[in-house]
Amino acid sequence: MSDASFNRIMVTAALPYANGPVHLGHLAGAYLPADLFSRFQRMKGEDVVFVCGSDEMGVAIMVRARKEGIDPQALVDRYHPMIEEAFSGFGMSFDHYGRTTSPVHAETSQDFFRTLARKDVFTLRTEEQLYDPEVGIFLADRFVIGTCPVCGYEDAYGDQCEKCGSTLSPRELINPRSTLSDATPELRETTHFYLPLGDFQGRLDQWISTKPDWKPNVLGQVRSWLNDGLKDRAITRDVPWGVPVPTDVAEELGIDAEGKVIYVWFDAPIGYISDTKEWAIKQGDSDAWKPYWQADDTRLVHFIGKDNIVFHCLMFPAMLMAHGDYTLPENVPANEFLNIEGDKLSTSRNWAVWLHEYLEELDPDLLRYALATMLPETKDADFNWSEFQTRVNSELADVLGNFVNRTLTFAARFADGQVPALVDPSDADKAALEELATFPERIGKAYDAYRNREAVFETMALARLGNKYFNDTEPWHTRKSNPQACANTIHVSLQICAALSVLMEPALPFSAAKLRGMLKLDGVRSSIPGGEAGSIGWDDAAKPLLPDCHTLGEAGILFTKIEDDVIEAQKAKLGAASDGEAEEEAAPFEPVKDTIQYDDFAKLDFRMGTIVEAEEMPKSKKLVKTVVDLGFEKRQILAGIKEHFAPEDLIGKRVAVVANLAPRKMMGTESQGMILMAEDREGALFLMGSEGENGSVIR
Ligand code: B3M
Ligand code: ZN
Repeated sequence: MSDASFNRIMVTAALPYANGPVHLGHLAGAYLPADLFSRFQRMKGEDVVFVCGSDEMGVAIMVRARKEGIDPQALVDRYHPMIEEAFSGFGMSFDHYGRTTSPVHAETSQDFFRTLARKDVFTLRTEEQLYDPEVGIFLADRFVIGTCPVCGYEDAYGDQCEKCGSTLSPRELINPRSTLSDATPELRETTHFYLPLGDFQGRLDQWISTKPDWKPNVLGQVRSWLNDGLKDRAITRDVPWGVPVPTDVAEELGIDAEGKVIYVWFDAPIGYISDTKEWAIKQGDSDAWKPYWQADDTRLVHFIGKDNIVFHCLMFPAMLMAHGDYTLPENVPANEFLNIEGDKLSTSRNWAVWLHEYLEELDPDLLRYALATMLPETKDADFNWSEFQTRVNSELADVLGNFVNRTLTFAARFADGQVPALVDPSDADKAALEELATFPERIGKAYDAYRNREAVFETMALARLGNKYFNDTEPWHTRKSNPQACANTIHVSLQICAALSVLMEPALPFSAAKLRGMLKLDGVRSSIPGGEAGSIGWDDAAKPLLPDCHTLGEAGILFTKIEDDVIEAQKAKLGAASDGEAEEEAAPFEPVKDTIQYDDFAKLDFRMGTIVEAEEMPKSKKLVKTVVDLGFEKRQILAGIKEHFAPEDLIGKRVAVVANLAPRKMMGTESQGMILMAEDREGALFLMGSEGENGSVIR
C-alpha cells in the first residue's frame, strides 16, 4: 500500500450535510479515520492534502429548512459554521474545509457537467412527474404525501411509507398532495439528464477487480450492486435549490434548463475537487490542485460511512472515467455504523452524542482515543460511555499518563530534571530500546492500511512496554543500591516517552503536544497543515530522541480520570429532549420518577441562598460560574444556564441549592452544589426564590 509509485496523497472525508450539527456517528464513520490517516502520513513526511466541506445542496437541506421555517441559505449559514467549529474543536486537520454553495464549486461542478454533456455521456429522458401548480415547481419525492397503497396510512411520503416501510414512487400514492401548498399535484412532462451507469459496468467491474485489498464490507456492497446490474441515474432535478444546470449545454441539446439543478450526488463528490481548488487558491497557486486529482502517482483515498459506498465506489468513479482527466481512488475504506449504548443512533430521538456539546464538557483527545478503539471498521460497533470511561481511566490515565508522570517525576527528583547518560546498559535496558525501535513501523503499518483500532492498540502497547520496563527495573530500589542503573532506567523511560510523544500524535494530538512540552522536545514535524516542518518524523521515533543532559520541562498530569457522575450525566443526555430538536407537537409533561422512600429524600440537603457573583465561563456555551451565599459559607456553583440568563441579571437573585452534592469538575473548574430551577415543557428555566434567610433548610 505504501507504494513507491505514489508521490502524493489526496484525502477526502465525506461532506456532511449542513442540515444539523455533527455527532459521534459522523466522527466514527469518516472524520476520525481520515484525520488519523492524514496526520500519520504527514508525520511520515508524505505530501498530503486533506479536504472536506459542508454539503449544502440537495433535498435534505430543503426539507430541514422547511421544517425550521427558514430558507435553505439561512439554514446552511446556521449549520456550516457550527459543523466547522466542532470539527476544529476535535482537531480535524483539514487543509481546507469548504462549502458547496461557494462560487468555485458552482463553476467546478458546472464545468464537469458540461464536459460530460459535450462528450455525449448523458442520455436524456422525458417523463411525466408530479408538479405543484400553486407553487409552480416539480415535486421531489419527499414533497409529496398521500395515502399508502399498501397499508392505507394517510401521510406516506412519495418515496417511502414510514408506517409499513414500503418503498413507493410518488405516482403510486392515493390522493397525493403537495407538502408545500397542499395542492393536488398534476402530472407534467419534464426532461432530465441521466448518467447511464450501465454503460460503465464493464470498466467498473474491471477496475474493481484490481482492488482485492479493499475492505470486505466495501467490496461486498460493490459486488452486489454490480451483480444486480447498474441502472441509469437521473442527475438533474426540478427543484429550487441546487447548482443550476449550465444553460449553454442544455440549449445545445435543445432543453430548457430553467428551474433545473444538478442532482446533489452528482455535485457533492465534485465538491472534493472544488475544495482542493479553493485550497490551491489559498496557497497562491491556483493550479496546485491539479496533480492531486489528475496525476497517476497520486494516492486518492475517500473516507466515508457505509451508506455512501455506491456513490464513491461506482457513481463518482464512473463520472471520473467519463471525464477522462482524473485519477481514480486507490481506496475507499468505508466504515460501518456506530451504535450508541446498544441502540441505533437516531438524531430525531436525540440518541446521539453531539460533538459541540461534548466539547463543552470534555477533552477532545479522550474521545478521539476511546472512539478509535471502538471504530466500526469491519462491522457495526457499539460506543458506550462505560467503555469510554474504562479507556480513559485504565489506559490513558493509568498506563500512558502514569508512565509519563512517574518517568518525569523520577527525572526531576533523581536526575536534576535532565536526561542522564546511558552507561553500561543492562539486558533489560537494551531489550526495551530494541523493542521501542519496532514501534514506528508496527503502528505505521496499521495506520497506512486503515486499521486504526490496531494502530491505537499498538500505541498503547508502547506505553505498556514503558510501564512494565519501569516496574521491572525498580528504580526506587536501584536509586540507592545502584545509582547508574537508576539513571539508565530514567534514560530509557524518557526515550520511550519521547517516542510516544511522536507516535501518539495522530490519535492524541493535543496531549502529544503537551507531552512534548513537558519533555522540551522540539523539532518534531507537525501533523497539521502549515505546521512546523521539523526534522524529527515518524520513523525517527525508532531511535532515542533526547540527547544526554537535555533539560526537561515540568512534569504535569496528562490525563485525569473521569468520575462516574460525569459518565452518568452523559448517559442521561441520550434520548433526552434538547432545545435544538424541539418537537412540533406540544411537549408532554415529564413523567413522574419512580417512588422513593422518605429516607431517600432526607438524604438531600436543600438550602436557600443568594447569588452574589455570576460570570460567563470562558469557552463554554452553557455554563455560568456563580458564587452563592448560603449564610454559613459561600459556594462556587456552575450552572448550565448561559442560554437562559444574562449573568449580571442573576446577581442578587434568591435561589434554592442542593448543598450536599459531591463537588464535580466541569471544564476544569469545580462546582460545589447545584442551583435548583423549574424547567417547563418548552425548556424555559425559572429560579426558585423564597423569603427565608440564606442557609434556611428547605424540606
Ligand atoms: N452529504 C451524505 C451524507 O452526509 C452526503 C455525503 C456527500 S459526500 C460527497 O451521508
Ligand atoms: Zn404503508
